[in-house]
Amino acid sequence: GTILPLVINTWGFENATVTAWYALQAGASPLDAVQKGCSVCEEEQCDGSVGYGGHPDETGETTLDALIMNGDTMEVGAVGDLRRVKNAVGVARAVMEHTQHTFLVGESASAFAQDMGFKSESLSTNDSMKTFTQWLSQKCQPNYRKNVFPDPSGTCGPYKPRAGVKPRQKRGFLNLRSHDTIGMIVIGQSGQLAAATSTNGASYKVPGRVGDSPIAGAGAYADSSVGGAAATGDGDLMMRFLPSFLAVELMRSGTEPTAACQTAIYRIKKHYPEAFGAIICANNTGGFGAACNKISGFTQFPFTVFNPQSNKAQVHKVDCV
Ligand code: SD4
Repeated sequence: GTILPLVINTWGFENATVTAWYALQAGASPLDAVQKGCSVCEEEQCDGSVGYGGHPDETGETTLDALIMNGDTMEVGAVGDLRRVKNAVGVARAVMEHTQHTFLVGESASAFAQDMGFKSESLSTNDSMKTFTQWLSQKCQPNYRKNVFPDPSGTCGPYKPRAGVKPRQKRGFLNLRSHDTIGMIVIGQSGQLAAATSTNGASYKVPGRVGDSPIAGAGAYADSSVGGAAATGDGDLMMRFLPSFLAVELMRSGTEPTAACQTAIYRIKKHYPEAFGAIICANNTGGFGAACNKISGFTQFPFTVFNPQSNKAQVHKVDCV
C-alpha cells in the first residue's frame, strides 16, 4: 500500500524532519518543505557538518555545498564552494528559480547570492577557528594533499603541491566519519518528490574542493515517476559512482528501496572497501530504506523518517553491509 506523505533524511536530524513534515501539513510543496527542512540544519549547524562554523578548510575558512531538486520537473539548483552565505540550500533554490543554470560555484556563487539578497557574513566561529588553530599546531597535520611528504626539513607544511614529486604515501589520512551531511527526500500526498542536501564538506580540504553533495545523482536525486535518494559520506570517493542516481534507476526497474541502497553502496565498496558512505532511498509509494558501508568504527547508520505510520520523527538505524 501507499504510505504518504513521507519525509526521510540522513542522520538523527529530527528537527529538520519535523520542520519539513509540518511545512507539508501546512500546504507547502515538497520542494518548499525540503528546503525548509535543510535550512533548519544550516541554522542549527547540525553535527557541525551543516552550515556555518564547521569543518574549516586548509586556510581556516568554512565553505558550503548544497543542492535542491524538483522530481516533478527535473529542475536542479546547486552551489559549491559557496563563501560567506549561511543559507546554502536557499541559494541553490535561487539558482533554480532565477537562472537557467544548474550549478554555481565559489566567489561567483557568493556574488550571485548577494544579488539575490542573501546576507554576506563570515562563516567562521570561535569553535571553527579553535579547531583550525589546533590542527595547525599539530606537527605534520593530516591533510588532503598527495606528494608533499615527507618534508626533508621535517617541518611539514605549508601545504603546497610539489610539481615533479613522484607519488608516494600520503603523510596523514583524513577520514570523514565525523561529517554528517543532511540529505532529505520529501514526497507529497500524491507522490510528488523533491530532494535536497546541505553540507560544509570536509575538514582541511584544499580550497576549491567541492564534494558529492551538490552534484545531482551523487549527493541526491529525485524523479517523481520513481523515487529519490540522498547520500552522505566521503564525497571525494562517492561522487565517482553517482550512488543516488544508481539507486533511483534500480528502483525504476523494480528494486525495493533497501536493496537499491545496498547495491549503490556495494558498487563503491568494491573499489573502496574503507570508504565511509551511507545512502537513503524512497520510492514514490512511500517505501523507504537505507544502507551504509561497514568500516571499523561505523557499523550502523541512523536516519530519520516521518510518515503517517510513525506520526512523529522516528530515528531508524540500519546495519551496514
Ligand atoms: C562531502 N558528503 O562533502 C560530504 C560529507 C559528508 O557525512 O556527507 N559526510 O564529502
